Amino acid sequence: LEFVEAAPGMIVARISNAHAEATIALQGAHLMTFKPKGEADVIWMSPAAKLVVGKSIRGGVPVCWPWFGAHASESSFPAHGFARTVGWNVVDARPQPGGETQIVFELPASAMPKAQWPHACRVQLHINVGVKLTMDLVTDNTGDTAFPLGEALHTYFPISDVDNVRIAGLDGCTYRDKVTGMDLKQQSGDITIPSEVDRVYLDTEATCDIVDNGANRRIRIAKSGSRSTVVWNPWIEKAAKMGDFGSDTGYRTMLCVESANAVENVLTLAAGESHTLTVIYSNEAL
Ligand code: TA6
Repeated sequence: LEFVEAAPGMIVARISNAHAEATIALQGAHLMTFKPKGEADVIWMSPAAKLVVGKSIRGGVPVCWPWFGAHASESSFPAHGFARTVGWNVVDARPQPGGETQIVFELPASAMPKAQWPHACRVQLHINVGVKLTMDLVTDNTGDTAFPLGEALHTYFPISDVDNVRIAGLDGCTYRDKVTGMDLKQQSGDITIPSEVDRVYLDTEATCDIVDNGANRRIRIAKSGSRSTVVWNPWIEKAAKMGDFGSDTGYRTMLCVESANAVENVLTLAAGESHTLTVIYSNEAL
């Protein structure tokens, strides 16, 4: 484990062990890369991502917390919460008996703007770097009143091309379609990406597979403590507008499959309660 300054003010933890390599920015506890030894990258990072203090990074695993998307009532609050653009502390880092590396990040209370979040809590992200990547987002309500909790690990995965992939695991699930004004719809069969896709699948803890016939591989996304799965590809116009997807065709090589608690699945965390959202990402044989 070493810490390097990847850009002015942007400190990145670099992990390399017998199983895998990973890099994680302290800003946002934002995992940027994860590659099991001898295998392909499991995470997509935009070649045009800007590493700028206070700005979210395009790619990797943005931690959306304590709300997902727009804030429920205050449009001036930042999209996807404030956790992804502030510095987190490393509170523990140690090798595991099997050779994996565990690193624990904590969001400092001083980084939680009182005006946006007047609640007492502790938030940690535990990252385990092995053949698989495991991340636990742990929220403890340390106050004496309940609060609403929305969240997502907004993960970008690399794909050979949008035309070559399908997502298996959500057949029959209902979803909110953000492209058509949050209509409620039902999934039939696997998900394909023929145009812009921006959906919140509800009430599902299912494992999903990104099956990529162009790359001859399958990325497995297993999770717990997450009732929503978000699937997003911005397509050409929106990617061009955001301006940080690389080339004109950059959007074709990424797909977000996010493990979340969003919309109808926002949680209420009672005083003294703890909630953990866990994801496990791996390459699997096709
Ligand atoms: O998860 C999908 C989404 O909410 C989209 O609607 C899109 O805006 C995306 O996240 C990216 O958001 P960002 O704020 O990172 O540009």
